[in-house]
Amino acid sequence: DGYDLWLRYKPVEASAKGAYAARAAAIAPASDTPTMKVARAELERGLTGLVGKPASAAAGTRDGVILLGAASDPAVAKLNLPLKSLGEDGYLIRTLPVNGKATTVIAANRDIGVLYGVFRYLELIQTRQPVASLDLASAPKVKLRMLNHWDNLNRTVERGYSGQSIFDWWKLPDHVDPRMVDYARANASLGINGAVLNNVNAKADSLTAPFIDKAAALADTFRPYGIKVYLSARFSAPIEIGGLKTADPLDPAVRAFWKAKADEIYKEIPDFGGFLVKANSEGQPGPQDYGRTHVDGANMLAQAVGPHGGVVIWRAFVYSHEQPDDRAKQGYTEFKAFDGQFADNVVIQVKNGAIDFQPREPFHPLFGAMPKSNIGMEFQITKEYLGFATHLVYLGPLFEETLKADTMVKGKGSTVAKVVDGQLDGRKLTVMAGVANIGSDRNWSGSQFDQANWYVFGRLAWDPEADTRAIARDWAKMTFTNDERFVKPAVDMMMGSREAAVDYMTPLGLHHQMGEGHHYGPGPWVSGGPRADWTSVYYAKAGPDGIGFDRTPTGSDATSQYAPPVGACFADLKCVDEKDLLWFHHLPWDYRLNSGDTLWDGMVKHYSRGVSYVDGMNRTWASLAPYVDAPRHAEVADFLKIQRNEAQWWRDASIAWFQTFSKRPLPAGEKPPE
Ligand code: GCW
Repeated sequence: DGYDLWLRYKPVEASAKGAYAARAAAIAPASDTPTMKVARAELERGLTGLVGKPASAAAGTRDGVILLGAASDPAVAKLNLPLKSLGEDGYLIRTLPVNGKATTVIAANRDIGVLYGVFRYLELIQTRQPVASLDLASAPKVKLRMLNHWDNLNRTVERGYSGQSIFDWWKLPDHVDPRMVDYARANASLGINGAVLNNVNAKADSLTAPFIDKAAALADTFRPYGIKVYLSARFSAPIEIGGLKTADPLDPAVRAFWKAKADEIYKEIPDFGGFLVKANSEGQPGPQDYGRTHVDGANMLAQAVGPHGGVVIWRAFVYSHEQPDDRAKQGYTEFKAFDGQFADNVVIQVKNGAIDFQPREPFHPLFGAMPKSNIGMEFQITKEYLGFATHLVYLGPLFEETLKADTMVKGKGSTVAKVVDGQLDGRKLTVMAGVANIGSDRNWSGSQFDQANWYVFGRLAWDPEADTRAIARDWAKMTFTNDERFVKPAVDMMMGSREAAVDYMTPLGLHHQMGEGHHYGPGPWVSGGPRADWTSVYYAKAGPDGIGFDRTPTGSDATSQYAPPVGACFADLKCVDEKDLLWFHHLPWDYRLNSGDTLWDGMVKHYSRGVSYVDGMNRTWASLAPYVDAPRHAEVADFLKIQRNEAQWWRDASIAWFQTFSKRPLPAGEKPPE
């Protein structure tokens, strides 16, 4: 049913079992700390499922012992392993003789690295890699690898499609659901080390004493797994819960409120991660309400948590309807000038694109533009704009496309990944955040395949340069089966699924054509309402003359926010990639695409191609029935049918709507909208 995620630990085939069991016959933890205990327990649990229950035995007393330990544990220290370069969270797994006995050592500088190494070791067996002679090391490239839960205190989840919030605020702190441990295990298996527990559209209540107690209970549960808790802070909390008349960040009473609040939280949660803040965005309060700046607001909070080692993650997702400018430009416009002014423990968290988690967006121009600031990545794992939980869309290629995009700010190779992992500008406080898709559904993520999006996010947060096809393969093997007759077609299907969604929803650089408010299904006709930049017509700009948003210098000039070679390319029809065409250009219906088709014909074909791809996924999945248990197979099959119908709905609705402007027939062989 999917509850076990990728940690199923089902028995290895008899033919391969013996070899693994011989190498993993016993476990020797070098200490008894809380994290070492869970590392040992996980290894035992995994091995018991995969190859048989391991014994307990000290290293060097027999062959096949797995020694778990940190640098300071004597059993590990005497092995003189090269641990230094592994940093705080990295690990090493090595086969070596101890007293002449074949031993596998999983070692790290800190216990948490050992836990990560245990998960890696289990993954090796789960994906049927050899373990007889190991010498591998891995360290995360990003410091804070976090989930952002948009979970409300009443257990509804903003943009959540997998049931209620897993955080049961009513029963906390006295009852901590055992599921919280499985949540921590799953995250630790990926190296995720932080969780923001509440929605960025925050209620001040989350900072009151009862909720701090509840958060502390979760922090206690997550601590052995290396996961710190963070809270979203409502900027106006000094008014709502502090009895003050203002939340002005330069007001001494306001500053004192935040300082006292931070002290109160750290008393309960000594390793509290810090605050995430959405300020002056979509109606949320912020420093601008008092004529102050993002710097004033962020640095005030940074000063409150700084002495405790906390951070402030300040979101750059800001736009205001009073601003007549292109919404895509506003984040950059508001933040760029502040480069170098934010405190050292502030991170500016930037969405992957400049609008809002669309099926495809060019990378956000703030990446690379603020070299003297900590710039973090915010991806959305929950599929707000990509068909919620029913559409099978593997987000690996979307994340990878953004991370591999070249900002060119320091010449070729200045990729977004190198901004995010701090390499480009020598930054140490780095962040990769994902808006979680986790809820109380039995399968956690609303669908079996949406688990892969949680998984790939975590793997990329560890290594933003990783290959998402390889990650999908690992996931498919661990979640379903190692049988290549399953893995190859399933992974191929996943890898093309995002492009298919782009095709049937918003091809050729179109964006934000979804239904109003809920963002599900097509709504290219959406207009009116409180603000232009919440409408589809604002983004498509379709008319008799053509379609697309001119962001070149003749239009909004958003292209000039990118480094000159990148911006010039986006603005140049001869250079811009067709996948971004209508993001940057307004073009006549008869504009010629690379294929030789007119823009109109090409658009129609893209929509249809998306639908056919989903047809293909239905066929592929049907053929994979022999390799998947019946309940999971049936659920995916049902969802793929929904996706098939809705891809058609998207195609038909979009074509019918845009045809009222193009006034052109469909290309030969294309069926009219149903
Ligand atoms: O696009 C919007 C979502 C909002 C969300 C916001 C944000 C949490 O539709 O639901 O609010 O993005 O990222 O702040």
